Amino acid sequence: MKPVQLLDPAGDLHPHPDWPLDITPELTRDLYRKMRLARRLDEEALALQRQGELGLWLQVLGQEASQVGSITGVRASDHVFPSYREHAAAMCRGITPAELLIQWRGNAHSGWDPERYRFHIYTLVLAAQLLHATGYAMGVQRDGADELVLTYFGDGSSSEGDANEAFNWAAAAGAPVLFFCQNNGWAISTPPQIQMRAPLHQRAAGFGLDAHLVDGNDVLAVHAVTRGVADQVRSGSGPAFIEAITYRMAGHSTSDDPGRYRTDSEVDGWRTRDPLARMELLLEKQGWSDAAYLSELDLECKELGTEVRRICKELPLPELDERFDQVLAERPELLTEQRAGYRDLVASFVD
Ligand SMILES: Cc1ncc(C[n+]2csc(CCOP(=O)(O)OP(=O)(O)O)c2C)c(N)n1
Repeated sequence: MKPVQLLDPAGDLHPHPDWPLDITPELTRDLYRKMRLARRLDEEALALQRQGELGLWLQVLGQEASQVGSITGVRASDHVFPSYREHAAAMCRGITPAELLIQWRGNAHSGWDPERYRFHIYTLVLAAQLLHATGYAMGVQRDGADELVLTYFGDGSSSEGDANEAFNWAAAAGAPVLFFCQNNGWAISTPPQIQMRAPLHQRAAGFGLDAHLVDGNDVLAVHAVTRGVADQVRSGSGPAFIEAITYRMAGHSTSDDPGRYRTDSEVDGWRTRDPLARMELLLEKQGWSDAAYLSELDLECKELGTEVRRICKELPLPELDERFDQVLAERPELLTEQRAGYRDLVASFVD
């Protein structure tokens, strides 16, 4: 199977008979803007981590098209179960920088209300979210709701038992779930070729999922394929799988040294396929951007950067005390005692 591509790295369009898309200046500018803002957040968060303001950050650099294209291909009411690197998708749902950063500053276990954004909290246990998504989709199915569930994961996560169990359950149940795999080339230091013998979309088809392969650095292709596949899933055709071939140009996390396992020439090769660069070329070639549009967007990105730096330092400190109220509906005696013990301990600090 050849990955679906509508826009090549030179910025030229190639319409695809199976995946029609009305490529307007508005759509192109909107998707490009969302990717630029996500990249700016990513850059600022990296800088903040390096300054000791964030404990850890997992960069999305290079995967913006996969995320922006897919999240904009489903409805705002569709429920999303992300892994831990879906910052661009989260931003598209309206999750704020403060809500995104608070977990990585270590001030909260997660920053947002999943129900409000229809976007579940990040999952650090690889592939667990695929089972959550499948279970939720089975609920949607039983409710007869006009909804679908989108879940994100990586190539490495596909090796987990949870992933394979989720594919099988979803297929057997005909659940309305769309599995979106960002195959970014590396599971920390492990490349797919030593982790699996069959391409991911082929394995998915073996489970009975409607499987697709897309150029994950082409936001237009990802958008068109996700939208088309989502319509099918919503109409009751059963679960589907999209493998997006992309590349994370940064290390796995800010604690990782990718120089120990991958070459500079590999990264340079992918830089020429940067998802933002080809949209810039398209906008230019079609005459859909001008100096005013670009400077306005530059300003918006700059303001986002300033805002991210400001809010990061102002994020509220954790009140461990409150956690006792949030976990259980009724507090058992033991937790009441622990809470009192914790309060006494805090009160004993001299400061
Ligand atoms: C169940 C489980 N096993 C191992 C890990 C450690 N771990 C964290 S990220 C990672 C690699 C994940 O790779 P991939 O799914 O391709 O996602 P990527 O980070 O490349 O986006 C591993 C092994 C974990 N978080 N959870």
